[in-house]
Amino acid sequence: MSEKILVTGAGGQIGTELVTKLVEKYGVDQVISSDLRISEGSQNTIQLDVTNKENLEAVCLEYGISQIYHLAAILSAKGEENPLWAWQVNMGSLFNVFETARKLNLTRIFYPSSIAVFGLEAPKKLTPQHAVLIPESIYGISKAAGENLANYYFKRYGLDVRSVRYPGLIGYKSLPGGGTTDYAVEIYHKAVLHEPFECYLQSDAALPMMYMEDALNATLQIMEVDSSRLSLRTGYNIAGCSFDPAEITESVRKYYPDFEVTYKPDFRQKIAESWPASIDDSIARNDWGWTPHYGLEEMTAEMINNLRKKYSGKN
Ligand code: NAD
Ligand code: AKB
Repeated sequence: MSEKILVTGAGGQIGTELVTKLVEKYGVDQVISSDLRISEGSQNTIQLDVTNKENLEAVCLEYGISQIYHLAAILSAKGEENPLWAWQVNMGSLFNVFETARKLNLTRIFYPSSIAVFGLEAPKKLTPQHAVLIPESIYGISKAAGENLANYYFKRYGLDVRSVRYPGLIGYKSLPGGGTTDYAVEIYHKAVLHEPFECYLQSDAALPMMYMEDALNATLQIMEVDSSRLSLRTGYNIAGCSFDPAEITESVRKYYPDFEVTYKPDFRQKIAESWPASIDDSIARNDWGWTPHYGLEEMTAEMINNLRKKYSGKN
């Protein structure tokens, strides 16, 4: 039987691109996109506040949903502006998804975690999968709790939840929604638009990052792999590349030598300081064959090439 998929938070940075991939794979009638607000007339797109359990359950029944990709969340920077709201959305919606999935016997759930689960006590470089998790941000706390909840639902109820800890994601098709790593998308837009860029992180704030294509591949791959290959039901570390604002600036200046960058660190610098600089993803590589394909230079080439087309109206 073909899967019927519900994507929550589908209008965000990842959902915008993931839905296209899911439609390519499963067919347009098999994928229902949902978000708080939707644009008029979008096909198979519905309005759904996933903190409302009754509505979520009703949608799953109405469309015969078998899998949920639960992307809806409040990210790290927005979360610090209103921690209670971030907790209520991130944890409330996750409980709703897991309870609905358990009750309706859904076959598989995707739950995106984040490198934000780590805190100051974890090793900064090549942070291992099982490093201590004492996150500093409310977002990281919700993701660490969410991973444990995923593991609990798997062990207690046999719910097939799969999760990766995405690094900061960078793509040209969609804009990020309020994270600490958003600067690494904006910097490319500014360069292509010939505008100066003011960076809210310090020049040496190195973070794990990943090109969107790699992140989408990881997502589809972990959701397809046979259950027996997954030794973890928390979130798998996955690594793409790692760089700081000075390094990405250097990479961009190969295309725009006069590109101007200034630094004015704000509250997001503290969040960045509490996160790893790079990630050890050997367990994901061994368990399900995860391999990234984009380093910083390949990603810069793709971003600049595609944003140039976009801003000249060809994309
Ligand atoms: P985003 O902020 O771009 O999109 C989130 C979407 O969720 C938004 O469209 C928003 O309207 C929606 N939303 C918020 N509250 C909702 C609610 N109550 N009901 C329904 N929808 C709601 O986020 P994203 O970057 O696309 O991230 C998707 C997921 O991946 C999140 O769980 C995030 O924590 C995780 N993640 C993202 C990154 C990244 O770099 N983008 C990195 C690590 C983890
Ligand atoms: C954020 O910066 O909040 C996200 C993430 C790494 O989870 N991009």
